[in-house]
Amino acid sequence: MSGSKKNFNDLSDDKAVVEIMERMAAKEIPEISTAFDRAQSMKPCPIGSAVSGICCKNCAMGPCRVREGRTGLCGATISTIAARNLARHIAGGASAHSDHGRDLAHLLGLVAEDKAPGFEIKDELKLLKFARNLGIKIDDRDTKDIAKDTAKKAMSLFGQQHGEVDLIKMAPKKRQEVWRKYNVVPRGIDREIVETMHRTHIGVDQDAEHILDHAIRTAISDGWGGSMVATEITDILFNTPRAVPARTNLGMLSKDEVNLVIHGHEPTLSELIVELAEDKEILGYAKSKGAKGINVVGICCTAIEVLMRQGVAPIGNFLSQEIAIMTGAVELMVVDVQCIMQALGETTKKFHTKLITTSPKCKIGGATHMEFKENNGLELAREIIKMAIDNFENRKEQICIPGFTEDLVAGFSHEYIKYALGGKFRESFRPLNDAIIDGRIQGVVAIVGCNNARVPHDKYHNFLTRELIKRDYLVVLTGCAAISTAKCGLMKPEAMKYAGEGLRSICETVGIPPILHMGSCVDNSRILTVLSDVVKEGGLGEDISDLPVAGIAPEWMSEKALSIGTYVVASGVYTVFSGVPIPVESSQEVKDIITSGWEEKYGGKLEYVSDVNEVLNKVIDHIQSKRKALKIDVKKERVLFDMEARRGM
Ligand code: XCC
Ligand code: SF4
Repeated sequence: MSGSKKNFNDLSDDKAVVEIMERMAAKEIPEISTAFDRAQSMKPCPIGSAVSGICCKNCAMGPCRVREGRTGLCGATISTIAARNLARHIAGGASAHSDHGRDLAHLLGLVAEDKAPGFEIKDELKLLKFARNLGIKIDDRDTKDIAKDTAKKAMSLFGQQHGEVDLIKMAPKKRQEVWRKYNVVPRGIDREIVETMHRTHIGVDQDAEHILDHAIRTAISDGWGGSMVATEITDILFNTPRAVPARTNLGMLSKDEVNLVIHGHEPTLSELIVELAEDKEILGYAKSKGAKGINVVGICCTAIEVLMRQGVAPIGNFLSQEIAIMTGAVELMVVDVQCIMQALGETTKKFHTKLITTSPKCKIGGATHMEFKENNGLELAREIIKMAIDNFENRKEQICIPGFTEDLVAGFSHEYIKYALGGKFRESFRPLNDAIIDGRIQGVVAIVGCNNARVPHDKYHNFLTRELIKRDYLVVLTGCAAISTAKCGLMKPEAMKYAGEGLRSICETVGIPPILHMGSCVDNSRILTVLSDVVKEGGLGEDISDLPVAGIAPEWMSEKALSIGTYVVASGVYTVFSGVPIPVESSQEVKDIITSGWEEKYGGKLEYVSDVNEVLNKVIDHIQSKRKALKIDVKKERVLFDMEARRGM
C-alpha cells in the first residue's frame, strides 16, 4: 500500500483525489476506470504527438502521416499541415466560446421581451456600459429597450460580413492599429471561423504564414468578440462578480444532504438551480425524504460562474469529475456543454448517481436528457432538484467523502479589482500601475487553462503560482487553473505569507489574496479588459505589448486553450504552453512563425516549453526585459511623502 500511495501522489497534487484512488486500490470503492488509469494504459498516437511527424485527415486520400522530407499525397508539406491543424483547433475553440456567447445574447433578448421567466437584468450599469461599447443609443430610454437593442447588436456580431467587430475598440488604440496594419481585424465571429474551415479544406490556403494570420484573426474574434460577449452579458444577467468567500474540494460534498453537482460551462440553468435550492418548499421536500438539506456544488467552469456570483463551492476541476462520482455521495450531476467526459455515462451507472444532460447541443449515452429552453428554466430547475432529492434514498454504496476543504476568495472581475485598489470614489488601476513601476509588483502573470491526464494533476499550476508570488509577481487565474490553486490553499488572504515582500505589502494594504480568481474560461476576456485599462492608466507604455506581463497554460488540453493562447498573443502578450506540446512541434517553419514571426508583428509569441522550471525562467526573463525597456528595472527607493509634500503636489 505504501508503495502505491507514493504512486498516487505522483498523479495528482489534490489530496482528495489521491485519497479516492487509494481507497479504490484498497477495494473500499467499486473499481472504476478513470482518466488517470486510461492515461496509463493508452498511449497517445505517436504521429502528431511527437516531433517525428504529423497527420492530416482533411481529405479521403489520406489520412496522410507525413515525416520530415515527405509530403502528403496532395503535396501538402509538414508546415502546411501543421498550420492547418493549429488553425482548425483554434476555430474549434473559438466556436465553443462564441456559441456560448451567442446563447447569452439570445437570452438577453428574450429577457428584454419578458419571455424568459426566472431571468432578469441584474446589473443595469454594466448593461449601459456594454450598450455604449456597441454604439447603442442610451439617452433616457427604458432599460428593456436598451437591452433589446444591445442583444440584437451583440447577436449581429456573429453573422457580420463586413467591417470590424465593434468590441475591438475596447483595445488600446495602438493595438487596433497593429491589427489593421496586418489586416487581422475580425469582420464577424462566425465568418472568421467558417473561413478557417474553408481555407484549411484540401487545396485552398497552402502558405503557412497566411493560414496562421487568419488563425490570429479567428482567435481575436473569440477573445475580443464571442468570449467578451459571453462575459459581459453574463454579468448583466447575473451580476458583475465582487469578492466572495467560499470553500472548495471534495470535502464540500455533504454526508447528510442531497448533493447536486453542476458541471460544464453555461451559467444559465445553474443559476436558477442554485437559487431554487434555497426555496422553502423544496427544502421541506428534501427533509421529508430524510435529507438535512440540498447542497449544490460544481465542477469546471459552470462551478466558477456560480462561485463568482453566489459563492457556490467548486469541488474540483476537469480531472475531478469522475472522482466526485466515486465518493458515492452525488445524487445527481447536471451538465451543459464542454469538458464533460463521456466516461461519466458509464461511471454513474456503477453508482446511484443520475446524470442529466440539458443542452440542445449535448447528449451523452447513459444520461437522461432534459432539455433547457430559455422559457422553461424555472420548471426544469425544479424538476431536476426534485429528481436529485428523490434519488437520496437510493444511496447504496459506502459513502466516501475525503475530508479535504480549503477556503478561498473569488470574484475578481476587472470592475472589482479597480474598486478594491482605489475605493468606491476613486476606483482606478493607478495603485497597481504604481506598484509595478516601483517594483513592489514585478509583473503580472496569467495562469489559465485545463487539466490534462498526461500531466500530473494540478502540479504545474500550483508549482508555478507558488514560485511566481514568492518573487513578487501577481498571479491572476481562470478556469481549471484557478480551481487548482484554490484547492491547494493559495487563494485566500492568509496565503500572502507565501508572497514576496513587495507583493505582500500590496495584499496587506488592499486586503486581497496574492492570486486573483478572474473567472471561467470565457472570462479570459476580463484579463484583456484589465490589460487595456492598465495601458490607459499610463506609465507602462502605450500598448499591451509594452507591459511586463505573460500568460501560461501549464496543463492545457482543450482547443479552447489554443484559441485563448492565440488571442492573448495577438493582443501582445508572451504566452507559454507546457505539459504537452502544441500541435506544431514537427514543423520548425511553423514554430518560427508563431514565435519570432508573431512577435515581430504582434509583439507576443506562442511557445511550447516542456520543462516547467524553464517555463518559470522564461516568463521571468521576459517580464524583466519588458521592465528594462520601460526603464523601471532599477528598484527605486520608496518615497514617503509627508503632509507638506502632499500639499505641494
Ligand atoms: Fe475545460 Fe473550462 Fe480547460 Fe477546464 S480549463 S478543462 S477548457 S473547464 Ni478552460
Ligand atoms: Fe493527405 Fe493532402 Fe488529403 Fe491531407 S489534404 S489527407 S495531406 S491528400
